[in-house]
Amino acid sequence: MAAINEVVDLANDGDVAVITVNSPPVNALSANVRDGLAAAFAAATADTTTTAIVLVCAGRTFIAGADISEFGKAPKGASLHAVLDRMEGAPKPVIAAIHGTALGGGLETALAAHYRVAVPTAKLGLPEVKLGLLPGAGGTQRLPRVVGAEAALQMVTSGDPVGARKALDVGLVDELVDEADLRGGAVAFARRVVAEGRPLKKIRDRDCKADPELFARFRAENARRFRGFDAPEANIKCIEAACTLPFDDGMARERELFVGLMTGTQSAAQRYMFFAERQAAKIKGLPEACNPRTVNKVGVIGAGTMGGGISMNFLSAGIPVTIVETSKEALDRGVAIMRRNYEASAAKGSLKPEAVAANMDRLSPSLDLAALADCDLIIEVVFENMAIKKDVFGKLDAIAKPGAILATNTSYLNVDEIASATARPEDVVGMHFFSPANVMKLLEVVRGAKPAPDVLATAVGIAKPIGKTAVVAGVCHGFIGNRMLAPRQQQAQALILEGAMPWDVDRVLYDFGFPMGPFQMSDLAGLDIGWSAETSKGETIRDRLCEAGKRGQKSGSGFYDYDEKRNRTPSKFAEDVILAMAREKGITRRQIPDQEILERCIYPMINEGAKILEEGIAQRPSDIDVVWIYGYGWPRYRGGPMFYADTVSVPEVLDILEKYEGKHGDAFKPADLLYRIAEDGSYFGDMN
Ligand code: T1G
Repeated sequence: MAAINEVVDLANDGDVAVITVNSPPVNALSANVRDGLAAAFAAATADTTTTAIVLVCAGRTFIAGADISEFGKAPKGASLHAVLDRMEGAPKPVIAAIHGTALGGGLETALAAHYRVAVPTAKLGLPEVKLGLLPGAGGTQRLPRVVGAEAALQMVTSGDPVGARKALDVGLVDELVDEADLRGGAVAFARRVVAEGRPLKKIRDRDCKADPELFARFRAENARRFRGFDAPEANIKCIEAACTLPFDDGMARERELFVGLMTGTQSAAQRYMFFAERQAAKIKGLPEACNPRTVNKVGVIGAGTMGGGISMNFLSAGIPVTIVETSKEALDRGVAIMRRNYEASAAKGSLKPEAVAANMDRLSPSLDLAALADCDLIIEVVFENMAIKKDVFGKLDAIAKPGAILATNTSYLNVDEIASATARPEDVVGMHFFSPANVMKLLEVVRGAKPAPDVLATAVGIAKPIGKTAVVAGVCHGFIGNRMLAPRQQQAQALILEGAMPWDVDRVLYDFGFPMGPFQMSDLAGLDIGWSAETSKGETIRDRLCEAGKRGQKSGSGFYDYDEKRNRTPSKFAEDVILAMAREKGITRRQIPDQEILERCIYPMINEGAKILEEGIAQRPSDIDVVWIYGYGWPRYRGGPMFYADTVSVPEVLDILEKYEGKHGDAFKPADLLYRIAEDGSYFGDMN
């Protein structure tokens, strides 16, 4: 075994050269790895004692892509293209041996080999589009030559991997080998290739034809999914080039489009998010060796929409759940909705049919709080009322076993006050899920004054297994997300009195990249959330709409009118209510430019984000960005509010806030942190 460098070594297994990459955590194609591969292939190619070359990786996975942390920096080391050309041009068979996740540049490396073998649990994919990029090392030219244009379009625009069995079916791998002996299986396969005199299959030499209609059809079918993103279209153009141009011309087209994306702001934002969501799981101030508590059984109090959705996350992850309600009717209704949701997923094909029963079998419905006595984690999801919550936590304190974690799903109440209802505040934490809880990826873990380190570590650590991204938030009204949403909603309300209409505000935020604007969102959620006919005095536009029975989509009308297919049109009634309210308040309405609508909705959020950082409610700016992308539909290609502020520049944000402060008062009063950043010419990004 000869070490080529500290991350690549070369050893001959008899007449087969074995090149091993060992660069934890994911064998990314760093400069070191590329240099090592270049030297190893040069040596193995020149070695006349071997008849084939196997490329394998140590650790948990085959090469999981280019080293993303090198992007945007001055290029170093051997070029990946040169390494892959040497592999493909080798005078003896090169076999890539795949385990774990062969992704991006990793799959492109395997596609430059003449043959590929994999273990059955391996996954293969080109996820570059998720980074606002495209496969820039021949993946868009070689993949369609193996799997066909349509499958390639799907793989490069979704970025989702395929399993090894599927890869075998579509010809992406040539053979599956024993899970326990990848290296042995690959060397044996290499010997068979040599013994049978099989050709050096260069994918570049294959043809790739497609019906030109395919691309137009694919663009039309996915226009909604790709809205706002630059990378999907660039990926489509590359696959088109693969089907219309000679290989090398297609490679040149790929390069040109890759560089265009790499130097754009969208990819910078999406690469930022790649690291931001991993950074969010790192809890500041926790002792190094802080092991999470074991969670083998979960309890959920409340079988309403949120309680049911939260339970499904754990059931789907194989964790048994005991769900408790106060009435049989409410319990049965909640359980039935969970089953229906699972059946709907199975009908859509996003869940195996047998998983419906398997998940529901893990659920134990109960009307008795005592049924939670042996749960490791108990999540309270009852009505948002402090007295009710404290009553529940008082009872839980008497029932729950020592060491059980008591979590509240409150979306704004004071977690420390809730914890004070127990004798074990160190075991209490906020776990704020977002509706629909079985779909939304965000989990705000609310850190009160007293949680034990392992309680925090457990609440954050459980997120990944249940498909969530956790962000730690301190105790304040609305934590991170809802606290920043409030100033936006406030400005949206002000703007429709001053001259805009709800559909103008919604259009501006939709064009900015949100899936929908605040008024369409309110109609969807229901205008009567937290509204009561008894106390309503027609003081707000919402009051008057609700008093008129216009409660949003569910009542067929709110800010918009909805037809039976839920298509919406601006509501004349709402317009009249708004004009009347403005008149009553003596407001002279004016034409409001779209840019002003955008600035008055977005910049107060950034300002609130700065205050949240000043107060230590968020650990770092990128956590705020993760909250907004996973919880509130902020467009991923804009990197989140704090990243966006750096893109616009903080001095610019400050100028605009001051401009509006002059006209509209304290709602725009800039946070001190903005002045500090502007003065020392730094960025929010420097605080991550
Ligand atoms: N580059 C640099 N660091 C990486 C990395 C990469 N490609 N992949 C993972 N890491 C780090 C990550 O930040 C974390 O660090 C640790 O590894 C474990 O990751 C030319 C242009 C492989 C499925 O997009 O999807 O190739 O936080 O926590 O959940 O065409 O990582 O511990 O300090 O995610 O087990 C294409 C990205 C690149 C794959 C493992 N490749 N990685 O998931 O662990 S672009 C990707 C993943 C490219 C070419 C183009 C996942 C994973 P830390 P983790 P995991």
